[in-house]
Amino acid sequence: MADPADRADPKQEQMDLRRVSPEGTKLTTDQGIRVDDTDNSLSVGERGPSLLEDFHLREKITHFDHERIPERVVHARGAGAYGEFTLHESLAEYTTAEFLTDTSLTTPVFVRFSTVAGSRGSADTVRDVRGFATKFYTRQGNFDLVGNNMPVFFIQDGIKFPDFVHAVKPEPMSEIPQASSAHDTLWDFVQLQPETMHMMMWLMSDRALPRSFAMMQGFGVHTFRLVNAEGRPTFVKFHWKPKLGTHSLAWDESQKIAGKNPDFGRADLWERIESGAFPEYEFGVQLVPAEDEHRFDFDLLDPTKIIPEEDVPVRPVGTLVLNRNPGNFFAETEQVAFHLGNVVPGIDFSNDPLLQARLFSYLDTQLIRLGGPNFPQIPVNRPVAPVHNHHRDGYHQMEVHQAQAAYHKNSLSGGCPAVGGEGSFTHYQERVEGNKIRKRSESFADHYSQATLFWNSMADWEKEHIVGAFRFELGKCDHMHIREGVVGHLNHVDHDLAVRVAEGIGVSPPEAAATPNHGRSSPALSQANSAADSVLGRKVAILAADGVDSGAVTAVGDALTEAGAVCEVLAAEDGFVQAADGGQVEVTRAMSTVASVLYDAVFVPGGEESVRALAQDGDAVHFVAESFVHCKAVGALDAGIGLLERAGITGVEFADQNTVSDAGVVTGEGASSDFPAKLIEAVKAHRHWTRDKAHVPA
Ligand code: HDD
Repeated sequence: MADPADRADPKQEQMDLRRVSPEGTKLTTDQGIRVDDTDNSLSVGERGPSLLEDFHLREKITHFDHERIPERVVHARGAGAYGEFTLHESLAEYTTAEFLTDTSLTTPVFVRFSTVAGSRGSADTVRDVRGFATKFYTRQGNFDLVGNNMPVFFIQDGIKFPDFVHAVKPEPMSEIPQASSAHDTLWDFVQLQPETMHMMMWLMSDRALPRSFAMMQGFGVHTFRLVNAEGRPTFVKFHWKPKLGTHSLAWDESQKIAGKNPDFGRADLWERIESGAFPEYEFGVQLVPAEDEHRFDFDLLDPTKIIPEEDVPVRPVGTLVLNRNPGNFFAETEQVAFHLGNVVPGIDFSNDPLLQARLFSYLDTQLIRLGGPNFPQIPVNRPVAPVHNHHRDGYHQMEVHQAQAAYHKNSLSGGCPAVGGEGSFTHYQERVEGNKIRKRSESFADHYSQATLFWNSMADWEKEHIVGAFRFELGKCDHMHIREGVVGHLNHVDHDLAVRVAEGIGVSPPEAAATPNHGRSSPALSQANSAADSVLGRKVAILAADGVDSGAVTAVGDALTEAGAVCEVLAAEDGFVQAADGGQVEVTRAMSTVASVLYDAVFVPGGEESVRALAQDGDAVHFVAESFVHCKAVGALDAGIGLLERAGITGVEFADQNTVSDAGVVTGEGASSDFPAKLIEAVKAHRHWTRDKAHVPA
């Protein structure tokens, strides 16, 4: 057989060998015996007891009884996809890793996105960190980049990880709340561990509510090392930047989606790939020469710190495209096993104490989760690089090793597998010395400066969302001393932030700043500066009833679809609505089966009769009002504008300004206008966060 690594997509070729289809097959037992009846147990007489000798009954039920495996202790809820990584710029000056140096190569990958705290069946849109784990099936072996959508972490040392996870998970007496950090134990942990403050700013920001896995950044978090052919090391941080920009849901919307469609995130990923709107990310590196290790006012080994992009730019070198859904969720997405220790020659670790603990945890956890040491043989985990060693036996061993010698050194198998030679992994030879101590370096001691940097970098609306999130979460804490403790830390981050949070949660606002704000900012941290130039995969609802202007539905729908959006016609009932011109418009979904929170924008076409009916339909009026409240693009043509008025969007006087804040509200007359182009621009913007929504109830 040819070396699988030489084929076009070696991973898929390899997977094909294990893919099975039921087409044209006959039902058998696991022993391959054809089954004549799988609906009736073998019994004595028609109404008598079942017989133990019914091997088919026993096998069927036994297998079923053992179908579940333990869910991941964290990141249990997730969705995965295959894709490919291409390199545009060689990093040969810094590393020997072939997939980062040979621009002619395409490297197959499997990516799993996840939330952290919730169980396997929890909702996708909860406030949480998102995991972004990538397995590169390189020709030199698997490289796993196990990152998150936030560039820092809660704690500095992995020995605290069990404490942190116990604090954030549901409380032990009641197992409440599910998939939520808004409870006493998490915030108690936070107020007693100020190193969490930078990460808590990220968690309370919109970053914790990504609109789509295709619209969030990914970060390797730790500082790693690249090592070049001369053995010269360079510190590196890994970044993923989504082509569609980094965009988030509104908090109220996230909570509603959790009920309306808990699978929102995984369905979005699935549908994007099925429709060809492939999620795409730029791969970038921040490189720091070894001699600059101490040039920063924080420690490169501290995972609660970023290197601001303004100090060390992210150098884009490659592209990741996710283009294939798994065929079986359990076999692929559930059984995929990531491990930070899976590195290839030319990539090495740093002494970050969080990273060091992770190097133990990931391998260890797979042993219980996947039931033994042979999990690397599970199809999704197998490298495309050949595997030869003296590991033997164990549960679920799939290989049939032929050699007499299962040891090194041997003379009976010709000394094979041989050790060393070109392409072998060699650990970076770092010189270290010191006493054995349990003590954190002083260089890890500043827990506030970068939290302040993050706060200073936010747009006004982002700050408002952060204050709202702190108020929501702390407002759910029963213990006043916990609320006060957190406000005390916030007062080191920014006085105004601390006061605004305190005022909402019944805590006396601090009188003066505990630490003066340093005034520095990093524009790259704000989502306000993210790309917003595409409607690819955006979902737009078109509301219709009998009498709708079908010309407008077609003209606007076609323009949006051509630009890459997904348009759905919603009506009170499924089937068709009669158009004003006598024709019919096909309904995509009945309005009662969906909700505004599942769409990015809404369009109300004209047609007097249609709009009159919609204006009397509470679902339709609420749909428009709620879209407005969530700052989405709202479009209406001709008589359709009447529905906006009915929803209270126009003609409303706002307390502060006495004007209607109509950013992203697009109205027009006649299908021949430039309306579709304007609506597309409004949808591209993602959300119109500056909109004053105070007086629209929804
Ligand atoms: Fe972790 C899973 C990301 C710290 C221990 N982690 C897991 C996953 C992601 C991360 C994305 C899901 C992988 C998948 O989809 O299967 N974890 C991170 C990041 C961290 C981090 C970015 C900090 C920078 N993790 C961390 C620490 C420890 C762990 C400090 C333990 C000392 N993580 C685990 C684990 C998990 C895991 C228990 C659960 C399931 C698994 O590994 O395979 O080993």
